[in-house]
Amino acid sequence: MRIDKSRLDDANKKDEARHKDHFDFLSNQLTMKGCDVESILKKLSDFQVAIPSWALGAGGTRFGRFGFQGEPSNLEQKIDDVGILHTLTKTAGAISLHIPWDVPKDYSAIKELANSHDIIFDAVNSNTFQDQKNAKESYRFGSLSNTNRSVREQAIQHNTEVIQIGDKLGSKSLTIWLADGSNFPGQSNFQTALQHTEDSLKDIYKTLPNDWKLFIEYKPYEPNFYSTVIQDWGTSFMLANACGDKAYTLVDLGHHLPNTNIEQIVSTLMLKGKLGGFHFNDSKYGDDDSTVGSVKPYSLFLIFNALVYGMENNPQNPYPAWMIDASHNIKDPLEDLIQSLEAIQEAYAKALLVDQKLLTGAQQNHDVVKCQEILQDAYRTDVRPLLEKARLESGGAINPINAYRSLQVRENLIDERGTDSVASGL
Ligand code: AOS
Ligand code: ZN
Ligand code: ZN
Repeated sequence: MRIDKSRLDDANKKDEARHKDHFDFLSNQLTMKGCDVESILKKLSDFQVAIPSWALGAGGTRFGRFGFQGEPSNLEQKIDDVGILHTLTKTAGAISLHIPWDVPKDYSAIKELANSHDIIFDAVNSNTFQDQKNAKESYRFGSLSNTNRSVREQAIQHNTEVIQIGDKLGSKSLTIWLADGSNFPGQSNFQTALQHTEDSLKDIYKTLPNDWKLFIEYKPYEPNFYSTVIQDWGTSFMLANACGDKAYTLVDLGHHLPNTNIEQIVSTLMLKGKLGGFHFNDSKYGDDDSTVGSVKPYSLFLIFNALVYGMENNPQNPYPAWMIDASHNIKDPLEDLIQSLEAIQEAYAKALLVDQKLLTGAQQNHDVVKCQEILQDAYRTDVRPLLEKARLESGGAINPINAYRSLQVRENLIDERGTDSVASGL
């Protein structure tokens, strides 16, 4: 299904007067403070976040999975879902595929479909954390770190194939997340596992096309509960350096032990030109993969403040690849993703309001109170009218959730796909 532009315009009409009122008020306030509202709007419209192909169905836990009606059951339908998100929000102009869950059958048809929705293919994700049907070797005891050479070779070969698949779609990066680690003390030799991982990554790196990037994701625990080979940003950074210029660290917000200062990690990586990719989500305890901004919106703002500073001051760091990595056990996955996209844009807009010059001055004067005032003044500003304006000007919805509901998108998807469709790949 596709959203009809004239029906979207009708939905917007209901919100138009209120929006205009709020926007004019905010825009005046910001202009008086010296903000360049036009340039903020342009930055918001340019900010595109990839949707992972595995986030479009209802996720689940090891205790069960409660499906959601009208889920996409093939790659074409997943791309259509991202198309719906992009039409409404104008900020989801990319999809990130997971191989082998989403191997295209007809490449040119898939590219054409994505193109018709104005969607590009962002990073491709390999999978050496599950055994595939008819695979010769098992990843039970690890993949790139395995003590058995033929297991490592199979995992390296898989990553090479993922690059080839991505290349045919126009992707320019490969994300590697490894489940490798150990469940019990003594089970694995840390040094051997790390050395094997480094050597395997270097072999994959050799097959990377020149204009590609390799993103190395880290995570402290889960699925292994004693040790993980790439447990933190330092390990990822070290491995990226060992591979070369095209290798980078990827930060997933949920992959930190409680209270870790993620904004400081972001700053360090950008200073060193090594922040390649970003996975957005939120969490209370661990890798919860909750809706972005649902638990710790102030932390998200502080992280964006570091990102904005880095994007403006660190030309040595490439523009990062943004992706949502969340899972939806209870909500309609599309509504959940709309909420995540909104939270990302909101934190970004607030960070853009921070007066960096004033902040630097206050830091140099050691005016700690002023520093906090500057950050919190930006954080306390209700920037939603800016988001609405940016979306409206790009042809999206003033209020995407309202439009999604009033246009009865889910009802239409259920009519089209049935009540018991199950998202493929899960
Ligand atoms: C796993 O915890 C990581 O966040 C991965 O980025 C991702 O969720 C996984 O690769 C899904 O395939
Ligand atoms: Zn992730
Ligand atoms: Zn994760």
